[in-house]
Amino acid sequence: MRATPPAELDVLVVGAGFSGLYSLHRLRTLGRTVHVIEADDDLGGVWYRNRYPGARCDIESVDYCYSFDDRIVQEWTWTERYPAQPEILRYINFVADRLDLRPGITFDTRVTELHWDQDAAHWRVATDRGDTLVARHVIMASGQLSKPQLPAIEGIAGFAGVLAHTGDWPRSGVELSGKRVGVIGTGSSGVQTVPQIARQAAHLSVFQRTAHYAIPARNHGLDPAYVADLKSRFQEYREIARHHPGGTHRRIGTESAHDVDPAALEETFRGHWDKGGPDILAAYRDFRTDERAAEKAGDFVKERIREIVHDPETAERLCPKGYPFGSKRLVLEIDYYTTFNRENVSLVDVAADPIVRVEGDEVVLASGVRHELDVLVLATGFDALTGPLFAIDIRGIGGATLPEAWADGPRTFLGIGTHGFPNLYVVAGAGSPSVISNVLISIEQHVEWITDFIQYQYKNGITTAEVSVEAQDRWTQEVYDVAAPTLFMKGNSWYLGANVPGKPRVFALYLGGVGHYRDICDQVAADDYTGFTLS
Ligand code: FAD
Ligand code: N01
Repeated sequence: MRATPPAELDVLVVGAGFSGLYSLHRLRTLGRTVHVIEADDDLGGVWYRNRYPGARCDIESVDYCYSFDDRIVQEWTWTERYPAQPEILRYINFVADRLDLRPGITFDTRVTELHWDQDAAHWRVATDRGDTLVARHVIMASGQLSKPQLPAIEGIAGFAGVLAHTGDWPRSGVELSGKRVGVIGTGSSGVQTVPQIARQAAHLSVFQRTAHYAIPARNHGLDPAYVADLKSRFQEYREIARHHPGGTHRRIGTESAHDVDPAALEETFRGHWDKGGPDILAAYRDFRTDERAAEKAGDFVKERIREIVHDPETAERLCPKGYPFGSKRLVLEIDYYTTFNRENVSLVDVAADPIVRVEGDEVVLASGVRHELDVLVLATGFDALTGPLFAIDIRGIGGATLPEAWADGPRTFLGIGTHGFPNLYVVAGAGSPSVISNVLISIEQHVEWITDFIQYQYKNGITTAEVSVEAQDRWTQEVYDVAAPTLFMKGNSWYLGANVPGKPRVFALYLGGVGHYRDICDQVAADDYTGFTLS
């Protein structure tokens, strides 16, 4: 039975992933009336939808988890270094059951309208199930990567076989064994799923437009003694991550890659390659800003690809080109490159010979070559950060819409609020460290800050909190200024909105570091929320 949302709330939370669940718990604890509306028929967000074979985390399990409740920390035991999607989904359900969160959630219901009523000082909310309600505050826990992006390929929606996007994988699964399968996209999702699909399919065609840098995950089971030790000092361990630039425990190099002799460089890169994980990104201090420095790591990875992949032409096509190492998200791979040594796998270079259309059960290339398939997997990413927000008709003061306010890219104060949209807060979205950090650290920080702010308003008789234009202009400029000298600007990636036609090309994530960002937010709160107009 679908729970009807209450007609009137202190706080509406949109989305029941990690962000929404913690928001619900915290606001309940603070005594506020709060309810979550979730479009899916169950909780988990990313980890409910991304059930494609091979889906797993690229932040270590002991870091990619909640820390706010020590009972949960002690009762849950991770089994792998980089947990797979089913284990993460089990964890989210464990937390929801432990805290009895389900009764506070309406599932199978999409929020379609959020209209600010200036006289009543609340949001009027409508859903696709015909619900209407009012809420003084709205927390957008609607995700960064919750809106899958379909490629602009003629006829794709009419594919005659089974069509599945990794970001909305059919709950009942997809039959792959003995099938002719195609995968479009070789980012994190494609690289994770290709080896798994190759083991089942009769034949797999991987349609690659851009080769991404991938390094081994070296995933392994966790030693119980290691886990027990971490649990015994978990808050101390977590506190380090809370103040770390990336929200992890990654060692950040202080040397320039130019000052190190080639043998020592090789030894460092080899160490990272053998250990696995993304820490190579921070091996030298200039990897984020100096293309020639970063290229040294890029060259090392290409040499490994050429060693692993037997066919020299395929190896060359798998070697990334045309953008600096680290400027797109570094992918962690398990058996990705070795998969191209299999007889039943072919790499199709769709940069050289683009996909022009899908006709019946065939993917047709510009050269006229046709690939007949039973299953077509789209690992083509997401309309990130703004996509889930713009999918809702959000109207602030005077009926202005969010897409109008953000026509040239997101404009926020701290990523949390936007001028003209009072009492509306975004968790781990544009303008904050978000997906450039260990997102769980960023979610906890945001949820705690936002819910404290809401509580402050109730305690002080404040009904509306609106970001000032000055605070927003300053912060937006700061976000762009910090990003400007970095190699991220050269990645042509989804971080820049480059994967969605017509999207403004801006780098809208705050790169100043999770710890520094936390200090800024804390100072704003200590100064009675300066930057917000409170009335
Ligand atoms: P989500 O999990 O996206 O949840 C948002 C929820 O809001 C969804 O359930 C959605 O259905 C709901 N929703 C959206 N719009 C509406 C609406 N209008 N009405 C009702 N409900 C709505 N981050 C890391 O730090 N490390 C990782 O290793 C990592 N791995 C990832 C792997 C994949 C495959 C993907 C896609 C992302 C990964 N991320 C990772 C980023 C991930 O987005 C965050 O880590 C985190 O899971 C986000 O949680 P969330 O609750 O903020 O958003
Ligand atoms: O999406 P992507 P993703 N024809 O946008 C290709 C997180 N995540 O789902 O680069 C041919 O990175 C596109 O090609 P190009 C993580 O933050 C994490 O893989 O545009 N190809 C690209 O290769 C990640 O960064 C994990 O030339 C087309 C691919 O599709 C984010 O989610 C796992 C095309 C899209 O890559 C997104 O990753 C999964 C076309 N018309 C996801 N259109 C972890 O490991 C698009 N492409 C934790």
